[in-house]
Amino acid sequence: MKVLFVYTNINGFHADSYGFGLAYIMGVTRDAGHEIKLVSILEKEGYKEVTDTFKEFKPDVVGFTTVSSQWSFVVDLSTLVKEIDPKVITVTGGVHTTLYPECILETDKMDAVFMGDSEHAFLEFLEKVKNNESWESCDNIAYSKDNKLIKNKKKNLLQEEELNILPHPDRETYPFTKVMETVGYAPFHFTRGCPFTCTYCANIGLAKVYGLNRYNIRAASPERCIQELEEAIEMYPEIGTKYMVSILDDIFGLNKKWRREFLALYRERIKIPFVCLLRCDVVNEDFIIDLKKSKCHRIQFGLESGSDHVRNVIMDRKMPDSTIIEAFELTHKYKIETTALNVIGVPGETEEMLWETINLNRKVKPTASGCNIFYPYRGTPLGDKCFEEGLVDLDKFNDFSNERRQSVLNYDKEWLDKLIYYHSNWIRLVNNESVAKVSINNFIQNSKSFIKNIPVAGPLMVNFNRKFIYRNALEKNSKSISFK
Ligand code: B12
Ligand code: SF4
Repeated sequence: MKVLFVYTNINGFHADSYGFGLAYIMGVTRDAGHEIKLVSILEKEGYKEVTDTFKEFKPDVVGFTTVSSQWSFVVDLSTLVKEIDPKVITVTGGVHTTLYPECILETDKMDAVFMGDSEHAFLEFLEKVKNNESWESCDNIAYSKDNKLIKNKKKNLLQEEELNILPHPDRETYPFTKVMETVGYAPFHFTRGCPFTCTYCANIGLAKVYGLNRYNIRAASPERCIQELEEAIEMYPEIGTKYMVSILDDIFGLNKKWRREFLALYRERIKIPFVCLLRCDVVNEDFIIDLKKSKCHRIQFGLESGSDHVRNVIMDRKMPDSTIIEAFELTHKYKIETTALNVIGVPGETEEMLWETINLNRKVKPTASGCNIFYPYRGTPLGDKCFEEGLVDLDKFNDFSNERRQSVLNYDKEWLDKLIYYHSNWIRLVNNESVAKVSINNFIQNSKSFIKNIPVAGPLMVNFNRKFIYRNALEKNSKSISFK
């Protein structure tokens, strides 16, 4: 069987180009003996690459992956390939179809969507297709029949024993060098799930899909994850010389035993500076020391809001200011860089509360700070509440072209404009910088894409700049406090 996989990240404000879920599905499909290809596109202009590859490769099945913002593009592409060959079977998986399988009713150009962990279900689906059997009873799928949604049962979530024997996410067919060039680091993802209940996040919604109260974490063993890193480094020696490791688990190392084993193996066998994401209330001095010893270069903390009401009542973060302040202090004490991640524009937030967020950022002095404007994803408690209360401007919501950069809620114009203002001036406000300094910084940032496009010299300069930043990070890391 021939399977064409398609990853899209159109309108994304990051140049994200590696989908772990898709890479896992690609890995099992390849190892089951099917012929696979991938097209990854970051702009609508890339549609042609998909149709050209489709015509040349002539796949039996096309598999897309989607977060909510990509659904409309995936539908476009499915329509285009079905125009070329109406017999081709098209399917989509990912967080959007898991949380909102009803989306299949919005199109008659997609045969089925997958919900949840689908490695085994997809292989069974392909077997049915290969044997010309009906696939309608396959696990984990939803499809439309007479305009009604049919949702089949899901297999259990994969646990450690099963994750240990899965092939690593594909980095052979997936052009990983290109991914690293685009995103500027080597992305890894080891732990599925997060048991916290933040109301704006997918995890609580994913738990509900499985009839659970919490979306508990699951990971392959530390040894298996280290082997994945070693395999990737052997294939791509630029990991560690040119690119840092970025561990994109929702919360890195929540399971203490797993974390200690993983970090011990990491400093023995990998030794490459890495970045990870953490909650302020899971760190303590032992944890930070362990991270430092293992060459952790930066921790990205969800600060989310400086307003107690927004953070703990609206967002359900269950965290006092003091915990946030202590986590940043502790991290800086051990000379690990920090990023503070913030969300503004949730319903119920006032300008005063927004300023509390800016002030808390100023107080904890993160190395970098960023903010997103709240987006009401379907299947999340706060997102669903916004829909139920008629707060969502549906045209703006369905457009997604300004996802997290503009509010799609029905606020008055003044507040909508203010949110855009705070979002675009975030770094200046947090750093309490003058407008002039920000203009210079903006100019430098904007010049980057201009410089990159200068023939021959441009990419060399960008590459040099990246290497410089990386070396700096590497040096800083080895100079800092040594542990015995
Ligand atoms: C790692 C991560 C990233 C990585 C990788 C993204 C990716 N596409 O894999 C990066 C940093 C690039 C990223 C970027 C973005 N992310 Co992100 N990310 C995550 C995170 C933390 C984990 C996802 C993951 O890898 N899970 C592990 C894998 C194994 O699970 P999975 O993806 O669900 O895949 C399984 C199934 O869904 C299914 N499946 C998936 N694809 C396919 C395809 C086929 C053919 C089949 C059969 C099955 C199938 O099988 C897979 C294996 O079991 C989630 C949080 C979460 N809990 O999901 C947010 C999350 C997915 N991200 C989110 C968002 C919003 C984004 C961005 C839009 C942010 C932005 N820049 O604006 C971009 C979108 C990029 C894109 N085009 O996909 C939201 C999505 C919400 C929504 N409903 O849309 C989430 C849920 C976080 C949140 N806010 O709650 N993200
Ligand atoms: S801690 Fe982070 S990943 Fe976990 S539920 Fe909250 S926002 Fe989501």
